[in-house]
Amino acid sequence: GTAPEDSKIVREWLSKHESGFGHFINGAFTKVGETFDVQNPATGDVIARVSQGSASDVDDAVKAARAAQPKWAGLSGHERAKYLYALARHVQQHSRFLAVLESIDNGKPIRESRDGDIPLVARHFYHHAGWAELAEDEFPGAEAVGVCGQVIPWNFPLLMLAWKVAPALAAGNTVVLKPAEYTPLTALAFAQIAAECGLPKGVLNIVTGDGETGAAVVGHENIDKVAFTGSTDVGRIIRQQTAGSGKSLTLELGGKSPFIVFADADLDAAVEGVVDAIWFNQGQVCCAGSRILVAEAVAAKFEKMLRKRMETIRVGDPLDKNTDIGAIVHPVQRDRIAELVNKGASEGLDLCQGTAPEGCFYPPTLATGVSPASVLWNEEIFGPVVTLTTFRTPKDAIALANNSRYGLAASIWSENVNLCLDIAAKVKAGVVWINCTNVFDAGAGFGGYRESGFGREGGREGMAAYLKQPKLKVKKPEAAP
Ligand code: TXE
Repeated sequence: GTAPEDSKIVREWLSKHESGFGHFINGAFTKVGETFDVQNPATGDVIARVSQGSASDVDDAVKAARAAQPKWAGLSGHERAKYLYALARHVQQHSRFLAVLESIDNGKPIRESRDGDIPLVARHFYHHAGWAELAEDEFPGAEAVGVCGQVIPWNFPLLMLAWKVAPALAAGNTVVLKPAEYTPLTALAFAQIAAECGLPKGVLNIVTGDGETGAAVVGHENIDKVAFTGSTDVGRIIRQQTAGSGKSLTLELGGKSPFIVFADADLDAAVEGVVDAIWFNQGQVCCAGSRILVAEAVAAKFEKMLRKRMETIRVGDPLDKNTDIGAIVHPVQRDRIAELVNKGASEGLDLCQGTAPEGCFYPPTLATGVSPASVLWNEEIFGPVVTLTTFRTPKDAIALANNSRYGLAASIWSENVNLCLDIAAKVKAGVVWINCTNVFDAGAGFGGYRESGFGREGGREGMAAYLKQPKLKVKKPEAAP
């Protein structure tokens, strides 16, 4: 299991807040208002009560962010960088606490939260501290956008906060962030960390609540930019809601990313790649490689290897270091996965499933012989479910890969680098991995095409999205003599 002392710190922290958590507005926690329950999905236990943000809470948060913004933007880049470095260091100091809290709240395996999520959170703040230092030189004449409204999902709760908050603050913006209702706890812990670091009041505000609270953030008239990560359906609503408002908008939505295995690929590595692509984070990953496309010549062999590997995947207690697949975030999501898989089964698809404990868990699942007409091909399942389809030629592979309304990511497996680069250029995806998958870095822009959204997060492009660029001065052509 996990080091018991880490779990103890989390239990103590939760019991200290037994009467509920308020919002974090203007540098302090508000009184606890009307609350909703937050559950540990692995056990079904209620672990916290969190305030349901009203329009007036959102308004208070926006006012605080507005008041703080000019001074924050007026600091030198170096001063802002010092705060971002401090946030990164404090996240590292509290990393074990944050990892356990994330696993209890979200259901993800402790190995992933400890070695993946939390180190990447720190990395994101370190990286953007660098941008705070350099923004003035790298984006001459650019200014902060102002007050940013950010709404994030539950699959990487603290990491999504970092992706949104770090560049926003580095660029001199202030923030009102709404975490997902299933997983608000690490955001609240982060608010405490921000206070501990002495982050000026009002620079970061966190209002908890459901979609209604999110809509109040997005719709608030005094917000300059909206950044959203979540479902394509809500992304569509937000796009309509902000249309014509003058607010700038970035959307990071769903995906149905292809995982393309050519005949000359290192098949052992590609099988491990599938494990990472679809069984990481219970498959609740926007860029999950959920459609395997494998060359006909090696398909039978590859499938056999994959089925064998599936038998060794352990589903269960998120706090057990040996667990590969933890709990699904919420029973609603588990039921949604089961419903989609049942639909696939009723279409006559061949399903291979591992085992999972009773409760909010779902076994690793492989559906073979899946055609582009199938529901499992088209719908983002957001669970540990992968489809397998064969192709004959590279041209077929590209056509199948692009046969999707999404375009977030793709993964290509072949020992022929020329082939990989050629395919990479032809696959419509914001991120393309070659002989690897689900590799992230704060310095690389991440985002999609088509119904996967628009805008990039991370690196230079991510910073640019939080800055108002000066208008390019276009020289008037000289009048003809
Ligand atoms: O998402 P929602 P849900 C996909 C995935 C999943 C499905 C449903 O396929 O199965 O979406 O998940 C807030 N205005 N993804 O229903 O509702 C909400 O409170 C403003 C992919 O949980 O989009 C939460 O904070 N905000 C995805 C956030 O939006 C609103 C990650 C995301 O929740 C709102 C999550 C509104 N009208 C789900 N309604 C990814 N791309 O990573 C809800 N919210």
